[in-house]
Amino acid sequence: KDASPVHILLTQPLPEAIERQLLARYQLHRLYQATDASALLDDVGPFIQGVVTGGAKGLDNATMDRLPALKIIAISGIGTDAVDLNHAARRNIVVTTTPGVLTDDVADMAFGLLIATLRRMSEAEMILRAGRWPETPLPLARKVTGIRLGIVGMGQVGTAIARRAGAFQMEVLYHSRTPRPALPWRFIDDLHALAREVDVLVLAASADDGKVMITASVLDALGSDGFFINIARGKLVDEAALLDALVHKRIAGAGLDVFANEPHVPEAFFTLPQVTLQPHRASATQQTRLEMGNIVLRNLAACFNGETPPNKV
Ligand code: 8YV
Repeated sequence: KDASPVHILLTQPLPEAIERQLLARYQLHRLYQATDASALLDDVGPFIQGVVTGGAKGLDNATMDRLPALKIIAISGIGTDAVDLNHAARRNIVVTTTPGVLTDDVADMAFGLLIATLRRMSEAEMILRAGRWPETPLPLARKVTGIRLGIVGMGQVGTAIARRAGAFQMEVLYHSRTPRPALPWRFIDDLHALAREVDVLVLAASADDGKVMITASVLDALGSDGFFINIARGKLVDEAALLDALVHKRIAGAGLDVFANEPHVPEAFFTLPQVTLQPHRASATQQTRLEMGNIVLRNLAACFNGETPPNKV
């Protein structure tokens, strides 16, 4: 380390191997461990030149404004929706992401949630774990192979989900901002029409424009035999409407990795057996988090060498 180290602010922990490399090169400050975050920012805010954060966590403008020397916000993730990109651009702060490496994990999680939800796996496991198998007649599940799958958002993750669907002989339909005619799947211009036609609706869209896509009427179009899966962002969904649709059985079930106000999940979800819940874990494998961390390291290194980081958005 040189005499005047580069100060980096971490908003969440990273894999140990990545933290070791960060520690070797930079002076780290951990916002997530501070008992008084504001006092930490008073203390070190003026020196911070880099922030490492997650896609969901991002960096709010109030915090950004307390970091006058900030050069880079390195997101360990692909979503930029929790960073005000215009606000960053006005101050010439570079924002980077970790594209490509988490696609497969997120698509795998979408399928995990889909299969677990349709096959009622959490409900059945809870009965088994509670020792109630002998006396509990379990209702039959929904067959997965051959369903009609609707994908909302046909970026890298949407495409990876659609590819997996082929192995389950599903018919894939999709809705996205722009049709992608080179892809073999059927584009549906209207989200309500897509929801009406499919058995399962998977949300894989980015939340950059901040618009709620999954409204009460989209859920009603999905209908009482339809399932909803979300591995994108909770803020794309009217969560109260989703809960209402689940409670009143206007949709059949849901598999959710993301929520509107993470890490807080409305307790009403916990009592619904037809729901599979994950605490935002889709990219959380050892292999992928290491790859994400290495990309973060490369982006930081480029920035502090005076180069353009490879994954600047
Ligand atoms: C991560 C994500 O869980 O890529 C994203 O945008 O939300 C997830 O991959 C998050 O970035 C935590 O670091």
